[in-house]
This record gives sequence, structure tokens and C-alpha cells, in this order.
Amino acid sequence: MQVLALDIGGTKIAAALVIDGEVTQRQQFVTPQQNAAEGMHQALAHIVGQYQGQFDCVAVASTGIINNGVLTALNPKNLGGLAEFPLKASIARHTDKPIGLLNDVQAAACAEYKEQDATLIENFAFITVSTGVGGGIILQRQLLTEPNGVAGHIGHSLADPNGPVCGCGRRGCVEAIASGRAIESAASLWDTPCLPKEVFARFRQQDPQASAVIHRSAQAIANLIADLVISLDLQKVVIGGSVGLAEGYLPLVQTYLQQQPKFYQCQVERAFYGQDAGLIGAAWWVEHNLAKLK
Ligand code: ADP
Ligand code: BMX
Ligand code: ZN
Repeated sequence: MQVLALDIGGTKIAAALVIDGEVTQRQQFVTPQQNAAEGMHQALAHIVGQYQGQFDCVAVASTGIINNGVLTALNPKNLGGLAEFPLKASIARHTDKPIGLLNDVQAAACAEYKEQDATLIENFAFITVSTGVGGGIILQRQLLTEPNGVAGHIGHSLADPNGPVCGCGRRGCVEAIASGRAIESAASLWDTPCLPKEVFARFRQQDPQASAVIHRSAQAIANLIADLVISLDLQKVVIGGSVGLAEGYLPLVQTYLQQQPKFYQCQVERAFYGQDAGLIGAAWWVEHNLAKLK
């Protein structure tokens, strides 16, 4: 089966044909930030048009709470203020093939979990540190999506009650401290402001200001992992997203996690599929749930 897979994040939209788990014809677009609803309709029309006639179904991994084909942003600031968007209906304007949708990190969790030995790893999570911070949780070998698609929104658990207000409305979320946008916002106040990619470059050169921000992010993620391990008996966590995959970040998370008592620790690894975890997982999930979509 040829699956048109889309991975819609707060910063970029990836699209590809996924055939037997292999990614081909991958393209990447910037997520619209201005006039976001209209921009999203146009981006989807353009992308589906590019692959017209080449796919049997569409699999969408998208940022936001995905329920009944509708995207509801928990943090609308990550999507240029877009709070709600009819994702499935927008794509269905351009194709009559079946369309399956799930949250971007839930999808990535599927891709990475199928690479695990399920006889050994029963409880598992994927954490993305990207525009936001998201999660996909697998318990007793099953991805949590029911009943409302909310499960896994761990970026909005509490990191610091005195931290910055998050775009979701809550104060001190992990996302408000650890995400790419949080790093960007901290670095925008510096004498020589810069974007997260440059913050990482300065961190690797041991710049104290950059190191403090990256350490704060990694420590919040390590604490989040510890909370998940002790709540859910997780056996392994895999990390993705452009911040999560950035050189030097994972070792820092591991170092902070190793400072926790033994019961709070678990194996933490880099995403096997890197930036393609969402695309591959969405395609896999839709192929395995196709009967329910028709
Ligand atoms: P999305 O959230 O759309 O899935 P990404 O996973 O690429 O996209 O995450 C985007 C965030 O990662 C942005 O905040 C961006 O500034 C940051 N980022 C992009 N490239 C890098 C990099 N090489 N190193 C560190 N951070 C990066
Ligand atoms: C936010 C939330 C999650 C998402 C996560 C990572 C929105 C729009 N998104 O916590 O649904 O999974 O970010 O998303 O509320 P990304 O855009 O960083 O990949
Ligand atoms: Zn929040």
C-alpha cells in the first residue's frame, strides 16, 4: 500500500510517500504562522496536489489534540494562534481516499515502539522536544489515544510553579521551559539574541548563558521522565524533535536522570527514525486501523 504521510508540527510540515515502511519523495514546508487557518488549508491543498494519483490512503500525524478529524491546539501559540482546525475535512476536499489522523507524537511513538522487543518492553514513551514538548505513551503494548486523543500531552505537566506562563494558559509547564520556543524566547532577551540552533552551537562552545538555558531544558525533561517512570512503570523512553536530537542534548538528559533515585530511572535513547518517526508511525498506524476508517 502507498500511504501519503503528513507530519504537521508547529515549525514544519513534512510529507512523503511511505511504502512498506520506507519513506520516499519526502518534502518539507514551513508551517503557516500568519493567517494560520487559511495558510493551513492552502498548504494542505498544495501538498495533496503534489502527490495526486500516487497514494491509496492518507495518514496524518499532527501537533495538537486530534479527535474526530479535528485539530484542537492545547497551545495555540505553537500554530500562529490557530486554536481549532478541521484537518480531515480540509484534506478531504482534495481526495476521496481514506484519511486517518492522530497526534504527531503518538504517531512517532508507534514507529519507535515497533523497533522495540515487545517481549521485554511493555510500557514505553516517546518524547519530542521540538516547537513544543509532546509525548506518546504505550502501556501494556497499546498506544493510548482514547477516548479524546488527549493522552500523552505531558509537555503540559508542571515543571516549575514559578515558571513562565505557557501558551496553554497554565503556569510553569515543561513546554514553557524546555521547548524550542522556550529556548528561543529566553535567547531573544540576550545582548546578542539568536535562534535555538545557534543557542546549541554556543552551548557546545561552553557559553555560560546558552549552557544555562539548555541545562534547564534538559533537566525539565529528565524530571518529566522520572515522573513518568514512577507513575507508569515505563521501561524505556525515546527522544526526538529537533531540540531532542540536537548534539549534546540527550547525554545531558541522561546525566540529570541518573541523579534521581534508582526507581525513577529508565533507559533513554535517541529516536531510531530521527525526523521521520512521525511519518513512519502515522503510515503504520493508519494501515493497521484502515478497517475502522472506512
Ligand atoms: P516541529 O515542531 O515542527 O515538529 P522540529 O522538530 O524541527 O519541528 O522543532 C522545531 C524547533 O526546533 C524550533 O524551535 C527550532 O528553533 C528548533 N531547532 C531547529 N533546528 C534545530 C537544531 N539544529 N538544533 C536545535 N534546535 C533546533
Ligand atoms: C504541544 C501540543 C501537542 C504536540 C506538542 C509537540 C499544540 C498545537 N500542540 O504540546 O499536541 O504534540 O506540542 O508538537 O497544542 P510539535 O509541534 O512541537 O511537534
Ligand atoms: Zn502548557
